[in-house]
Amino acid sequence: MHSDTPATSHTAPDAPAMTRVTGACPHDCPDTCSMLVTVQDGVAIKVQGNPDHPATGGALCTKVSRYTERTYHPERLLHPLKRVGPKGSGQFEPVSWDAALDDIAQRLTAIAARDPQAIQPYSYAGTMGRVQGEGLAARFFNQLGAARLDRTICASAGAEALTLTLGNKVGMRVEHFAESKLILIWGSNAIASSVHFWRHVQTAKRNGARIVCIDPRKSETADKCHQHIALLPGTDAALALGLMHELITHDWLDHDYIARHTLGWEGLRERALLWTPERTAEVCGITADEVRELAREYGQAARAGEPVAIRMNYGLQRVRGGGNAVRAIACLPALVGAWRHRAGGVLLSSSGYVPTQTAALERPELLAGRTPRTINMSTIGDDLLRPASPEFGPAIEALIVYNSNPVAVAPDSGKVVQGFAREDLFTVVLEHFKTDTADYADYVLPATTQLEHWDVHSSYGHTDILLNRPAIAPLGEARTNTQFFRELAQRMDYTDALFYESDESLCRTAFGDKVDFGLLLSQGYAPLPVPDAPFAEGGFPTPSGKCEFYSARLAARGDDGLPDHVPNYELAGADPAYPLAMISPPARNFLNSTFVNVKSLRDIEGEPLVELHEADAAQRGIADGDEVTVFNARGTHRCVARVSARARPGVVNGLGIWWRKLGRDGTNVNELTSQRLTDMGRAPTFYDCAVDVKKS
Ligand SMILES: Nc1nc2c(c(=O)[nH]1)N[C@H]1C(S)=C(S)[C@@H](COP(=O)(O)OP(=O)(O)OC[C@H]3O[C@@H](n4cnc5c(=O)[nH]c(N)nc54)[C@H](O)[C@@H]3O)O[C@H]1N2
Ligand SMILES: Nc1nc2c(c(=O)[nH]1)N[C@H]1C(S)=C(S)[C@@H](COP(=O)(O)OP(=O)(O)OC[C@H]3O[C@@H](n4cnc5c(=O)[nH]c(N)nc54)[C@H](O)[C@@H]3O)O[C@H]1N2
Ligand SMILES: [Mo]
Repeated sequence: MHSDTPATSHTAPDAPAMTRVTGACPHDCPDTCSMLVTVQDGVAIKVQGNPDHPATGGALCTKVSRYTERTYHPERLLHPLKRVGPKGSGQFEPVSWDAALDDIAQRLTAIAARDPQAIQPYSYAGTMGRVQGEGLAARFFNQLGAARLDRTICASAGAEALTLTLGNKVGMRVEHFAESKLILIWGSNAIASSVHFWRHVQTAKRNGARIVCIDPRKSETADKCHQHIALLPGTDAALALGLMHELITHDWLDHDYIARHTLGWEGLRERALLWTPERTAEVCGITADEVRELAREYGQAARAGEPVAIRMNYGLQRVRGGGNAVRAIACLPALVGAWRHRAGGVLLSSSGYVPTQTAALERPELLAGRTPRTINMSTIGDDLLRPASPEFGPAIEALIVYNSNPVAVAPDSGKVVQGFAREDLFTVVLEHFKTDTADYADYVLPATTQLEHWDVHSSYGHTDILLNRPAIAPLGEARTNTQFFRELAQRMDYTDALFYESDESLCRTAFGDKVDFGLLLSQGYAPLPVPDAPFAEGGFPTPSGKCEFYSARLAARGDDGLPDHVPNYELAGADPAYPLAMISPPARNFLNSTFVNVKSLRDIEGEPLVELHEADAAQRGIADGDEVTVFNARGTHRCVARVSARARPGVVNGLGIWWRKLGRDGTNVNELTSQRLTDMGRAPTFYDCAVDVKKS
């Protein structure tokens, strides 16, 4: 009960009033922490983890504990700006909100009169808030008839794969990992990217659990596990099938569970029997013994009735076969009956438990029967460069960007930059900072931060809903995203009251009566009703009610109904010019491209770098600290070489996601990544990228 209550214990008798406000971390992270913001004289002086919220446990990550440094950053955008220089030059002059909004409304009205589909919203997860995210903005764009955005840049391959297999984005409850006896951390650098999950792993470890990390990179997490299996990127389905081979041949199976609660066993069995440990080892770049051992540990522990758990994360689905990989791994718990125990099974995402009232928030009826085209955010580079055609429709004429930094985060930056640089493209960017994307805007408009607005949040790790109250007044002339859309709606003569719903009211609309709003107001969080062991008795929310090893839905669209290993598009060395595979996982002290401009955090990360194995470095005459050029047919990126045991032979790790303009040559790793899409979910293949590296 910290909301707005004076924290008297820390207040000297004559000191000004100090308050503590309960908020929610807005970032794209499974942990979704409850934050306590201490405010003195209208200034936020401290941000801490809420000790009362079980999932937060009183601790924030390093990044978010620096929130006040980010909020009061000297480079924070506080006033609207209008472009004066060429696109990308970052030259702007101040402009009033009214003048900017009048002009934007006029420009959009003129484009819409020709074809509203030429107007493209572009947003992602700068904030995960339901209110500052897609709610009111979606109403505005639906009324306008603007093009829609397929939000695929992060998780849609895994999300579709999990849904096809288990029926929804659901699984184990994160806190139950504390009771597991064997935990496979698969494609996740949990210490960096979900440290509150890692807490439960430590508890399990203290209670004797064995922890295995499966990741091409020897991450900070791999350092702390009992074992690290450094497979090649994009070979996870092969490993899962190899494990199945061993489970089958040694009969470490739960035949009763398979018979009652799964679909497609015979086919999967036949497929898995093709994956001997030797074949698996060859494809994965590991040893056959690693496959045998892992299968033995998993199978025997399950057979002994011990809870065996898999924490999958999104790292492994950013390759061509990402969907198949997630499907193959998601089949494992059913084979050994791991779901019988609440500390057994798999967790990729818990977002399927969240009762978002999407229609009430976004009001699809405003489309009034129109079905505007959809642009995939992961191919924005190509799409911005497409001319009008009967198939495509009009060229993109206007972009409204909020909660995202596409020039830095979207793949194949060469194309993305070329698109954003189009002089005939009208671009509006709502931002906290002059990001790489803001540099290409016609108008840059100052947005409020999480400390300055209302919002509600769900999580894709734990299963609580959180409320974020504003702690301080908006800085400078910053306005909420919602206010921007209300002002535009007014100027475009949208009269319906639903365009003017207040943020507080939208917080209630987001989950309607599915969440106790009184509880959110009083304690800042409200748990969702979630089953303890969701599939102990089967009951998968698939069409068959079973765990679908075989998916008729995939088969019906001409795809393989069973999971298989799908090799990467860009196998290292397939083109001898590019013998190395590059992955670009998140840096620990950044959140995608957010925080890169926060000095204390950037100082920890240093500068853009690639980690190389010593053999690969030696072969190229590269020493630790040398400046190198990473290159492929799409582009070149200059950075520093770190010769490091974190890299396995044949794979280089370019930690992301730096602002281009803070790099040595004004590029980042996405200069090298491609716009090809995954097998499921239309997602990007950031980690399916062949390169070479040379000394600059
Ligand atoms: N500190 C920090 N935390 C973050 C983020 C951040 O940028 N920084 N990003 C947030 C976001 S947007 C997301 S989506 C989440 C989850 O984001 P994820 O992408 O799941 O991020 P990580 O947990 O770092 O896990 C990725 C791990 O997968 C590994 N990996 C890469 N390719 C493969 C592969 O082919 N197979 C396997 N097995 N592993 C592979 C990488 O080396 C890395 O260690 O994290 C969130 N948390
Ligand atoms: N090479 C490579 N590229 C990747 C990845 C990778 O692993 N490797 N990861 C991918 C993944 S998983 C993701 S999720 C995407 C992330 O892509 P994005 O969702 O674009 O994430 P960020 O880079 O954090 O940029 C978010 C921006 O939103 C702004 N913002 C935050 N809150 C607000 C607000 O309330 N209002 C407004 N107007 N703006 C706000 C922030 O200042 C920030 O600049 O990147 C992807 N790109
Ligand atoms: Mo993400």
